[in-house]
Parts: sequence; C-alpha cells; structure tokens
Amino acid sequence: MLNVAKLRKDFPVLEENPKLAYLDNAASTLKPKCVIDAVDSYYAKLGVNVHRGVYKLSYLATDAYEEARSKVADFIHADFEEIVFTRGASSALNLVASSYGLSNLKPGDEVITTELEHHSSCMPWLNACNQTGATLKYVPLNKEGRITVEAFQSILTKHTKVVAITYVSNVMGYITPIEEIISLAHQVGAVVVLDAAQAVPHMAVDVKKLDCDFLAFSGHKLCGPTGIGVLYGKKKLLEKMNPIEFGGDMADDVNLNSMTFKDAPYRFETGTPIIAGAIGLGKAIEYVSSIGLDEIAKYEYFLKQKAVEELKKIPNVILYNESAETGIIAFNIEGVHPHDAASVFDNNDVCIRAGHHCAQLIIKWLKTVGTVRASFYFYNTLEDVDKFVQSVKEAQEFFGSL
Ligand code: C6P
Repeated sequence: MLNVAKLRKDFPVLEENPKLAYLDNAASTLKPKCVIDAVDSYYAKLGVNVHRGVYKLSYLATDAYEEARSKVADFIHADFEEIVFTRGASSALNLVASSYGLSNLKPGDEVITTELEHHSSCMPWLNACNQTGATLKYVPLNKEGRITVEAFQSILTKHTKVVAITYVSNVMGYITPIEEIISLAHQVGAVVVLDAAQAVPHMAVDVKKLDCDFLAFSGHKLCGPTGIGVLYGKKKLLEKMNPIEFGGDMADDVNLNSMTFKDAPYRFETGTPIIAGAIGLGKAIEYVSSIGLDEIAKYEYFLKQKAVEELKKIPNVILYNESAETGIIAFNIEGVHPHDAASVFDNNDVCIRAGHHCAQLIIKWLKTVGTVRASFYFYNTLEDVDKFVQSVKEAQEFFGSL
C-alpha cells in the first residue's frame, strides 16, 4: 500500500489547504514541490534558450531539455526521436490530424472514432474528414457505454485508414481493449492514434508493447506543469510527416522558393520550445515512477470502489459507470442539475467537475445534460471519500427537499 500521508506532504497545495478533498484529477493533478523546484531552478539557474546559443548556459539548458525527452521516452518505452513536445494532449492530437490526416486521407477513405472521445480526440478528425472528403465512422457503444472489440470489428473495413480512439475515457473511466483493436486496425493497414491523456498518468503504458502508431498525453495531468504535452509517433511515420508550423529552429535550409526541415522530432517543435515545462515534466515522471504506476492504478481503483459502495446506498443517485476499472466516477442526482450539485461540493471543499467534460458525444449518448465526476489520484484518502459521500448526501437532501 502507498504511504499516502507521506506523499501528501510533497504537495504544497494540500499543506496550504488541509481540508481540501481534491477529486478533479482527471482535469489536472496537483503539483509536487520537486516539480515546482525543477521549473524554478531552470528559471533561476539557466533561463536561456536551447539549441541556438553557443555558450555554456545554453548548452546546459539544451542538455536539461533533451534529458527530459529521454525521460519521457523511457517512461513510455519509446525511442528518443519518437517524442515530440507539444502544448498538451490537444495539440498533439491536432498535430497528427493536421499533418498525417490532411496529407493521407481522400474521398472513399474511412476514419474510425467513438462517442467516448474527448473533443480533442474526435474533433481534429471531424475537421480532417470534412476537409478531405473521407468518412468518419463511430464504433457503436455497448449498453454500458463501452467500446468492444466486436463492435469495432463490425465497422472496420479495408477502407479504414485511421483509428482515433481513447485509451481511458475521461467521462466513464473505462479502459478500451486497445491491444486487440490496434492489432485488427493494423490488419487493414490503418494507423491508430491513441488518446492516452487519462491513461499515462494512471497506469503503466508501453508504446512498443501496444504497437500504437501515435499516442498523446498532457504533463499537467501527471503532476507536471501546464503547457507541456507529448506526442509519441513511430519514427517511420514521423519521418514522412510534414510540419504544420514553420519558423525558428525547425528549418534545415531556407531559400527564396524552397525549404527543408530538420528531422523529427525537431521539425514539429517550431520556435522556442516549452523548456521549463519539459524539464518539469521530466521531474514529474521521475516522481510518479518512484511511486509506481501499478501501485497508483490499484490505489485509485480501491478508493473509487469504496466511494461507489457508499454511493449505491444513497437514494436517487444515478451511477453511469459502476464497472469502470479506473478511479473515475460518473453520476448524477436525480432531478438535480450537475452544476447545482457542484455548489454543495464546493461549500464542503470537495473539488469535483460537473458538466459535459469536453466530451459532448458521450453526454448525449447518456441522454443527460452533464454528469458530476469525481476522479482520484494517489494522494487522495479515505477521508476524501467520506467528504465526497457526505456532500452527495447533502446535495441529495437539499435539492430533493425543494
Ligand atoms: N480532459 C477533463 O477534465 P489537454 O487539455 O490538452 O491537456 O487535454 C485534453 C484531453 C484529451 N483527452 C482526454 C481523454 C482528456 O481527458 C483531456 C482533458 C480534462 O476531463 C479537461 S477537458
């Protein structure tokens, strides 16, 4: 079991707000002191640009930035050149659709996605299909709202060129049976773009084992800084892709009527990169790895199960994802708008998210206006669960009596 009391001391926000039950970890996690210090140290001790300067400080900054890329690569079992730093999962997923998608898709081609996607996973492909004339198809979800291998197979054809799919749903917390899906997609020659924003922070991910073609995640959901994210792409694919932004640091040779670019990943990192963010992410990865991703996954699930057991005893609670394998709970209180319910949680210092979670397709599929979502991480406690359950009861009693 994790030493949660000790881990909590690593988080200044928790030290500052001892009453806080922070259960909005799917939106963003809190930041440990070591990450804050790593970012601070870059600004205090280096603070200069990378790749350009011909002086010692710049070499040191470049080393720190590139060391962060190595840490990310090792963390997900990728090669160094397969890691592109981006602003977050959203920009990583957009990069693939705008570069790979727009150059490879044509009328008659098919892209498969699902109604469980975050907007950042499906919208770039909706746009790419609109622009190229390719067809966007959705995997029919099962009764629980899950993606199944059989349903995926039922719409896979020899015309499928891209599969844009979530690894873990940010609304339902379901884990997609991704290995089988990737293997089936490869049988028809399609590439798989995996949105791993809710997976990488919560479970061990090995891109080589998965054999996904692209994978995206954000630093800020993994104890890292905001404004930094990662696109993993197989080297043979990244090498053939065009940049989508042009300018500083990514150029190889520029002439009046022609230009060439650096190799991947640098051709995709236009301008001064997110140096402090990358260094902070490297530290976050070290920190989270020292706790252990398997331990984190087990603990989040334990807390979620405890909360679900209690939720089921409260009348008029609609639970949407009882069987989720992760630390996400999606629910509503019958007759209460999720935003109204949220105000009760806030009064009790319980941070949850309410609304459509930037995933309107699944909210529409659930035939609701939004859900209340609690999402756990390794620093949450059984006391947090109690406060959460107490808030659900209070919201139910208060609004139920109106
Ligand atoms: N989901 C949530 O509260 P960015 O914003 O680029 O860091 O991550 C986008 C993103 C992509 N995919 C999934 C599955 C996600 O959950 C998110 C972010 C947050 O659920 C904020 S909307």
